[in-house]
Amino acid sequence: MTSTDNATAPAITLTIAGSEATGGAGAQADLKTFQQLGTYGIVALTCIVSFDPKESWNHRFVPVEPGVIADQLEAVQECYRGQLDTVKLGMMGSPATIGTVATALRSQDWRNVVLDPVLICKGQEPGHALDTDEALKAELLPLATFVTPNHFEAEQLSGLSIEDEDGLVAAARRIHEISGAAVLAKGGVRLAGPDAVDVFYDGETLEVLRAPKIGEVAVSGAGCSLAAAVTAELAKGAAPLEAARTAKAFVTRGIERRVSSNAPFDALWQG
Ligand code: PXL
Repeated sequence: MTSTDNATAPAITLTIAGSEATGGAGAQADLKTFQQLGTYGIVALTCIVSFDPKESWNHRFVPVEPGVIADQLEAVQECYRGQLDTVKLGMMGSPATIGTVATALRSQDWRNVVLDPVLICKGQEPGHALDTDEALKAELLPLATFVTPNHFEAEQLSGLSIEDEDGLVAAARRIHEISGAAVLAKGGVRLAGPDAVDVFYDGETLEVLRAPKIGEVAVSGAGCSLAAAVTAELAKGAAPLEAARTAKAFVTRGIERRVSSNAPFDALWQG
């Protein structure tokens, strides 16, 4: 039975992501972004991150059991079968989670799979992060239609070291070659210069997106919100480059209106 009027029904967007309890990043940022951009947001939770104020705000990380992740995805995919064709992948946190998510993704066709390849979380074991990196490359990157690596993730995925804008362009090209996906590689505040520079490349069009940096410190939730905004725009029918431009403007505005707290970093505000 369906009771929605399809003319007014919102596009549906699923994020498979972790909770970040203070609300700046992760699933919380994704859902707020989806809502603000007019899509119907759904979340399947992969892990729970709680910053530790007693330990310089390091991340305490608890994975959700693979069986529980599979249950959430089964519920969502059956509930919206025929309507759900756009998904965002955020923090996975472990190879087991990646395997479970990849299996669920392969059980249906997708129009848009936006992979935010979140690799490292302060407080996780470095060895653990390496395994996660390998699993992500092997199992999720081939399913992605759009990838949004930050500076560190772009280095990991491309195998190149990125010193400047040319390096970011080379990495974006390389990641496209490996994945076939549209790539939005984010320089953020990591590259020198007055602008926050991101590089879009989809195999045909190369575009450098620029906005004046707002401070020199990364704002929590910027990466998650950027990828979520790309996801929402693609779900509504935007072309990849158009989605990237809208997302960049959305994040720039959200950083201008950021929320400060007792943590040593501010959080982006999507509203
Ligand atoms: O910003 C990356 C990120 C993604 N997802 C979760 C996080 C973080 C960073 O804190 O906690 C759940």
